[in-house]
Amino acid sequence: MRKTMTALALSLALTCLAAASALAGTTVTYANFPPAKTFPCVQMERWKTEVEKRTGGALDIQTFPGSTLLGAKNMLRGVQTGQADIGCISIAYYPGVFPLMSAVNLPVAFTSTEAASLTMWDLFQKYRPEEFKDVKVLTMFTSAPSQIMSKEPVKTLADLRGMELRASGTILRVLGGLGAQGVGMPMSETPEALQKGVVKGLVSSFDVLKDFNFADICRHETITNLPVYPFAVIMNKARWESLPADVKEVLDDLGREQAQWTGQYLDQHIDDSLNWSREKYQVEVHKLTPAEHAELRKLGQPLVDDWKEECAKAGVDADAVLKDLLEYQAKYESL
Ligand code: 3IO
Repeated sequence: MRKTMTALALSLALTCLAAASALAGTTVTYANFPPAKTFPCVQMERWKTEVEKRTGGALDIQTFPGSTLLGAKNMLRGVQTGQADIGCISIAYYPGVFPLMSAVNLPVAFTSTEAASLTMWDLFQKYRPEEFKDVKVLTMFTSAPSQIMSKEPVKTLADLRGMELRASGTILRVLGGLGAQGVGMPMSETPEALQKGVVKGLVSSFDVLKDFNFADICRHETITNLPVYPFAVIMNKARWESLPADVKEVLDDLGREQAQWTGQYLDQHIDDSLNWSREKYQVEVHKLTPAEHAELRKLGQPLVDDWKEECAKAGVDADAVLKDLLEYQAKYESL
């Protein structure tokens, strides 16, 4: 009798375990390079929550912020080979790899992250560029317009001469034109470079003042409205193909909404971050003259020409892409 009871209890326990694991669904991993507090990871957690809810738990997302699974530079390859199922890439870290979508990194003076992120999403949907053929794109978004954050004040463009500033992508070119010393590296390597004095500041969006505590080391902020950095969230192609149709539909439906959510979050967070930095560290915000802004725009032109050349080599119709980009930008910035 006792034996039968034990066997019964055991089989019941096993049944429960099997049911629980069936309910838990499929687990997919999602790698990200910057720390958990930063906006690419905040959007990752929001995406995880929405996906788990909307698939009724059929998909279980295991997130890895802070380069714990893949770093900034091996993210693309790591997703292609399946070291992670999903990964977040900053397009500016892969020069020459994404000619079409690099359009979003051009100096077109986006005024909001929401507009830039939706523009990026629409551009991707229209062109479905070859450069992403090996992966599934889940969503896209951008950073906010880029500003200078520095240890020493940059009150005029002349103050930039010889100054080592961390950046990536097209902004490096603009810095060169200004006589500054652009140093290319991913955001995840920037805290150490600032600490060691390898760079004297950086060019990125103001969210990092708070999320990396850069306001402490960079007490001077200069409004430049330089380009945004484009990001893509990509999934391993085979892993994507293995998902059930209803799960794929949930993920596809979330792509544009997620781009917009992230844009709105960051637009709001930029203000929070700057206010926090003013209160906590009394950071100073410097404004340039209209003539200096005109100078910045002029320095952007050769880089558009470079981008067009890169596109021509890759068989991308740059003029058509730029025309659409400006059209989407005008549409979303007027909303
Ligand atoms: C960025 C990248 C990682 C974490 C927070 C961030 N805020 C703005 C950016 C954009 C940027 O500078 C970059 O290198 O992608």
